[in-house]
Amino acid sequence: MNKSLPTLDTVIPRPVSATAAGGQFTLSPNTSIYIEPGSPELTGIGQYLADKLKPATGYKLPVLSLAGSPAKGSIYLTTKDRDANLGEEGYLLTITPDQVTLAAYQPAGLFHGIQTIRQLLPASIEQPAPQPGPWVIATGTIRDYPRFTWRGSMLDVARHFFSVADVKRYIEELTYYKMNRFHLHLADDQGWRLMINSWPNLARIGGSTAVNHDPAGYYTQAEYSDIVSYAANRYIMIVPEIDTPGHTNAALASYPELNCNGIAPDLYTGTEVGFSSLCVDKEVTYKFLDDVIGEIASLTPGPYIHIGGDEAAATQPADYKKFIERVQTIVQAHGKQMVGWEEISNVDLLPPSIDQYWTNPQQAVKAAQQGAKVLFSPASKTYLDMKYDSSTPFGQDWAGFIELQDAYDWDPTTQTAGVPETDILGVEAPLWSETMRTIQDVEFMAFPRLIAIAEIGWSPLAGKSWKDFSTRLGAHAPRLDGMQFNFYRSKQVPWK
Ligand code: TNX
Repeated sequence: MNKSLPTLDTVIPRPVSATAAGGQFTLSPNTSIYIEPGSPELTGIGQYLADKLKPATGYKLPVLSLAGSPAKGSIYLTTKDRDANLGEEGYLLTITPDQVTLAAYQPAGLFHGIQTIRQLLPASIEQPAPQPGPWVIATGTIRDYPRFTWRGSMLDVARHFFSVADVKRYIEELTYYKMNRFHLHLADDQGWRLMINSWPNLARIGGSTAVNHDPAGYYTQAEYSDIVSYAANRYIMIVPEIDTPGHTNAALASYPELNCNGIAPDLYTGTEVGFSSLCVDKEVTYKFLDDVIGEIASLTPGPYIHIGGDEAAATQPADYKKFIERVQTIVQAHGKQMVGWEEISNVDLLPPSIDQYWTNPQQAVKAAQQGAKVLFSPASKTYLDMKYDSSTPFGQDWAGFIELQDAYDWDPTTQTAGVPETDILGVEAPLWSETMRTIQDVEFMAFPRLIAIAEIGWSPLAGKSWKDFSTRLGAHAPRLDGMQFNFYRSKQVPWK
């Protein structure tokens, strides 16, 4: 057996089950990728796989509709047998010396299975230019599906602005670890990042600043739609957030009428929180929200609109309740489900609203007791803007340092006594960008902690082991290098 060949148990996130058969499959210049005929969606998935394998192999890897049986040495992608037990995102990967067969109930499962195939090839497969090979895969069977339905990350594009290309790069990085949600924090005190046609000054004025007067900007609606479809092609759903009623200085600075006193405040480039509030008693506030949520809802195919709701220190509790309860009906009137940070559990939530737990377990419990589902983003474990240790050049430390093992060694079922697993929607790792100015800074903070969060979201709890994870991750380093991720080489990992 080839020593550098990854074994079936090296995959990240760790699969539900993997059984080695002891042989080898070899990708050759004649390998084709077959798909079952008549599905443009499968053609797209096959092409995605071909595009990932082409640079390092230099092979043609044509994507062909299957007629008859697949030729020896080929890869076959199919949803034909439709094994519903695999669920929406699961897959069955069977590797024999003659063929790689990837089967799923739904196309999303094939897409996730492709990531597994990539990880089973030698690490040099991720290099951007031709490599010697040989392109061998160990034979055996992997049957795999996720533990939680929501596995994601949030990027704060409001404190610092990130280009469409940067955002796409981050989305592509999420796919390698089978994540399926990307939450875009589109508006905060320091910036408004999406053009709203009925309120254009939000982007024109509110989008003109960022923290520390750093470069700013906003996405046009066409650019936002481009991000949405780029993500959708990778089976990742966009969850757009407009933070309200606090974190709204950029909006308040753009339209005087949104302020209780009718006077627009100055634009803001600092990093304090909790000083701004929409005017809860003005009717124009709800007209504004109806227009903004309406436009975003029509641009967003996914069922969720995130309305923030955090740190509303400048809004009286009674006003907060009145406000969120009304916003909730606006979101639902546009056919969407409301997602909010944990503080929304202080109001009467309508199912199927979602509460995103970040710091106070009591709020998560309160939300679950109201019938809301809870998304787990505990700051002390999942906040990618927390420093790894005191020497980390970016980030904050208000929730403590988070070394890789801290990000890995926790579980949503034990983190908050009182939220049963059936009420836990999943896990999401937010990255707040006050101190991150470039996508390379973002990557350094996200990786490898995001990989740990991805495994918590995907892999079964039974069999979880830090030692095993850190060993797999160590062997994984050449892939991260090949993909040119800027990642933190934690001393806790035996890097190869
Ligand atoms: C708290 S987490 C915030 C953000 C900050 C972050 C910095 C949350 C819902 N609100 O406004 O950016 O801390 O770590």
